[in-house]
Amino acid sequence: MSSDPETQAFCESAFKDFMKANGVLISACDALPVTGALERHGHRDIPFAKKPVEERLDPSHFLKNAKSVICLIAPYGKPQLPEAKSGGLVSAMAACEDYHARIKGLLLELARMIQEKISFKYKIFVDSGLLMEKEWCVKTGLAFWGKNCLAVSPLKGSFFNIGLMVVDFEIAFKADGAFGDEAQDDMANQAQDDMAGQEQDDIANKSQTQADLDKKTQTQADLDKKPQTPAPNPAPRLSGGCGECRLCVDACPSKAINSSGYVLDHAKCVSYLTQKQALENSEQALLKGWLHGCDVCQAVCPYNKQGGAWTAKPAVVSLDWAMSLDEAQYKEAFGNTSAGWKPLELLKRNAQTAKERQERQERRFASE
Ligand code: B12
Ligand code: SF4
Ligand code: SF4
Repeated sequence: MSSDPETQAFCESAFKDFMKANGVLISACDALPVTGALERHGHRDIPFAKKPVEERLDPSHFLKNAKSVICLIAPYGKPQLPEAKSGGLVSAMAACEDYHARIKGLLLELARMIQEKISFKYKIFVDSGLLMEKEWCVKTGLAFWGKNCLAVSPLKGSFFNIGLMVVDFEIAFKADGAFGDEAQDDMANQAQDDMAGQEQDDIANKSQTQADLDKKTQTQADLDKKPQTPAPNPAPRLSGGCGECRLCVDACPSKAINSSGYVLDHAKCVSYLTQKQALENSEQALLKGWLHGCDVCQAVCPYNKQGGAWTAKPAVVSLDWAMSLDEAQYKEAFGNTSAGWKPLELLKRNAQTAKERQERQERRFASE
């Protein structure tokens, strides 16, 4: 099946309507395997991934005659958890409505809309561990690779989830604000120039680093009190690419991002550790109050502070409450979140760890 101008025009109009109606961004590119990624990989041992990297870069492994990949990015859904004044932190994504079903639903709706005009086969991926979603998000031009190892939209920042739809017809589409390879390079160079000498500004922007969180018992009130210093005059700088910025690298509480950025040691990443079954004492010490996931490398990013960005913040939940939950209460509170499919015992372990840390901090503050 191949594209024709009528299909292209129909899809362009359908995508635009869909983006407007649903507050998401959509882009599309050819389904040829992503190149160069294998050489860039720091490692192959990937948690939660179901296929070897080579296959995860080639959609034809998952859909016969794959021709195009449509990428949809959507901000996190509505927060679900009861907020406390103090306690442990649940990352914004995990505290919100489960994105798997939400984004799959959006892509199904989009597929149905296109099927009114043309007949085609498709396969949808949302955090399935099959296709490498960030690679495709970047290939469609919706985002660039951040040093924090996340896909970062120059317009919307990084607080979003990714869904992919592989289809067997040809369609190329770039949303407003999406950019192609050449433009990405230009913008990265531009951003590099723009960001040179930005270090002083960067220091001002470090409003939500783990160091800040460490100074006090973690509460959302504390986070709110922190001046949410907007990136000074951010608009001209935020044209795409990280440039010389390294806020996420320096802020990462466990030094999971390597010193030049772009490479993540997932075994050290707090997000991974909060979901790992057995933890060594040294690993437990890295949790630093996080109960599920970690937002530090996104919270400091200037792209997430610019006007128009999709904003998000972690939820503060009571540690005593988290430790007291039984299975039914856990299901009631977390069942509709992205964290809900993890065992309750992990939440309790992380809450216990946070509680001990909080008590140690209180003793220290009391003796100072
Ligand atoms: C496994 C996984 C994890 C693991 C491991 C992450 C990892 N980086 O490997 C853990 C549990 C740690 C994790 C954590 C998080 N995750 Co996760 N995770 C995934 C999953 C299922 C697979 C990711 C994967 O394949 N990793 C493989 C490794 C090799 O890739 P990588 O390290 O990210 O990138 C390397 C290469 O791609 C290469 N590279 C590629 N292109 C380029 C370009 C340049 C210029 C350079 C230099 C390098 C380079 O360099 C990198 C370093 O080796 C995806 C869903 C999916 N199916 O894709 C979600 C996904 C990546 N996660 C997501 C999110 C939101 C998160 C968290 C923010 C959640 C949280 N709040 O705690 C954190 C962020 C941690 C971080 N800083 O990356 C989103 C990302 C959205 C976005 N904006 O990018 C995804 C896409 C899920 C979704 N559908 O929304 N995650
Ligand atoms: S530990 Fe937190 S800040 Fe560091 S890479 Fe993982 S998610 Fe980002
Ligand atoms: S904080 Fe800076 S270095 Fe990290 S992803 Fe954002 S722009 Fe890039």
